[in-house]
Amino acid sequence: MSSDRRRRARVQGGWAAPVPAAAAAAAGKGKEKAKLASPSPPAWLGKNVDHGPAPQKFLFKEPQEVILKYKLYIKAGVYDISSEPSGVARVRLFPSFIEANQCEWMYEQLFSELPWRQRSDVKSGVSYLQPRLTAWFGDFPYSYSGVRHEGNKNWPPILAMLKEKLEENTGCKFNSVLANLYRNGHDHVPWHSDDESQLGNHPTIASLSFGDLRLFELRKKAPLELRANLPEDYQYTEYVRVPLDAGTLLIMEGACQEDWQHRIKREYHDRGPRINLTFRVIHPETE
Ligand SMILES: O=C(O)CCC(=O)C(=O)O
Repeated sequence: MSSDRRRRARVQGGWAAPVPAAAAAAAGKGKEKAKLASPSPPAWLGKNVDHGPAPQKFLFKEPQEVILKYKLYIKAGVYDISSEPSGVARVRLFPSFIEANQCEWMYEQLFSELPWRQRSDVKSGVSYLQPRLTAWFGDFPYSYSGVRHEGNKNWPPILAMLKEKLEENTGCKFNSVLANLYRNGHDHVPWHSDDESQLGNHPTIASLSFGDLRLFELRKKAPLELRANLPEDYQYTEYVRVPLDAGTLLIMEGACQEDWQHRIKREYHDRGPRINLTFRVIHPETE
């Protein structure tokens, strides 16, 4: 059995439920791309969970958002998504930045070698378990929404290699990475801007994806004076969607954090696991 076949066999008997597409591909049937399944759970899984509130019964609520209009970006390109009020907000998109035949082993190494942990956000004094796992590497500690990641300079070789490849190809330098593991379609990151003072003005954030495809969305904030009088769903004027699949690099720069918010939407149908790496420049904390 080739090492690739052996890996597939282990994957199918492991943590994730067997994925029909992967099973068909392993059996040599069908030409469709095999859906990525998780390898066996690493030892840290289940231990590194913040103490959050008792699990609550999930109540399905019909999404209430009013989507006014959205643009869909799929092709490689440089997209200026707005030019005011804080300057140009730019998104650069590079599908297949990582070659397709490299994505699977990179995903597996990231999955098994990063110290994934489920942390808690604090909003209005209430603690919520984040609907995803995270890991942090960087010269300095990084804090947001009540979460604090301590500085961690022990970059695993896979992350150091990806950072170097990014820097060579983009001309940007990064000193940290926030890694997100979305275990299934329910894992998500809600609307937010990466606008903490530690990121400075107009931060450049390079986001690299592995694993299953997820929809990345951006929405433009309405002018402040209008937002004050509008219900939450009407406080945004434009929407952008970018499907992010394995190997895709997306860079946000300019006024993306000042004038826009972004999210990975919760899905209501099945999705395989996905890992996203957001490379950033973090400045030391000031008192
Ligand atoms: O997973 C993604 O593509 C986005 C992650 C993100 O928004 C963040 O880490 O701030």
